[in-house]
Amino acid sequence: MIQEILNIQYPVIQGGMAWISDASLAAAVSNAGGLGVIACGNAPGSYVREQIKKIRELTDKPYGLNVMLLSPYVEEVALIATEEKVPVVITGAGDPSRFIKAWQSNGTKVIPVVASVALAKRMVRLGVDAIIAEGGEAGGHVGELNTMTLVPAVVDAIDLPVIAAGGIFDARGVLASFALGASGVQVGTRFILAEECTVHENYKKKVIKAKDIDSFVTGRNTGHPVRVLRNPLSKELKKMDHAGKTAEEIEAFSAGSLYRAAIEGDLKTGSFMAGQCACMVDEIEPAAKILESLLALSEPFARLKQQVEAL
Ligand code: TUI
Repeated sequence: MIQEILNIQYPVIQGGMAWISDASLAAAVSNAGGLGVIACGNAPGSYVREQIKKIRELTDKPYGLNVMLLSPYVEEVALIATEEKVPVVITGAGDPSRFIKAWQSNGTKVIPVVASVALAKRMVRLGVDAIIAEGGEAGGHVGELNTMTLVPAVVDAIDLPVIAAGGIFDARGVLASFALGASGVQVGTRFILAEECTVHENYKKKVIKAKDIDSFVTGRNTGHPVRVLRNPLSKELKKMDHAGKTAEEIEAFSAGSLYRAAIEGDLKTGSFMAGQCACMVDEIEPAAKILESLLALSEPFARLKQQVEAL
């Protein structure tokens, strides 16, 4: 069971969100019985050390560190994760093979996020502790497959607990994830609206206001697909992608844009990464309440039972 592996009460992991999920949000989720996760994103080691120090003051429960493998600081961040013996490392946006042994030698549990069956199988051979299968409904960097296909495909291919991610925001999604064979869920976007989430108010407002078609993927052609909310920056990025601009040109244009959105609240040139479910979440609540509502399984379960019995 994933709760036993991670030493947590509920099978809910808060998704690592760069410049959004800091020690404040992560501690609130861990204190409520889930696994709170500090995102490293593109931040330097000094930021990561500071956040680890903070979370240790805020909780004595296990927490995770999300290591983003495309970060220019990935080597120093990976080393800090080892030195600080963080309870759980979750990796994203690449292949973490070269770091796994060092982390595990210090007792850290390692859970890579994968977007394909091939990477999931490679990770299993390297001895990771569980796998997060993240579908394209998720915010930020995404793969090709969606959750409905990716999760059962990974569940069938490997013999480790699989955590479903991408598009999960309430108890219906949690129940659906279990139906697909997952042992737990990772939830990102909904936790942006947690009271304890310190992201700029404009970011929360963007998520609250988002309609169904306001979340789309830019950069599919250039090989850096990222799901974001509609604004002047994302519209321009979509245009550049269609116009066949190079990865370098797009990278130069969008450098620092997630920081501008999350920390400065820059509505025009910020990158507001969020999942498709931004259109389904609109309430600011304590993280503990969010966890409670994710786990309120009896209502969707009763509805499902009724539907099955009517067959
Ligand atoms: O990592 C994420 N989502 C992210 S990271 C991020 S920060 C960022 N900032 C600027 C540009 C790009 C990103 C924002 N959102 N999710 C986990 C995830 N990992 N989703 C998909 C993958 C993935 C994709 C391909 C993991 C491995 C992979 O394999 C590559 C390989 O080497 O096989």
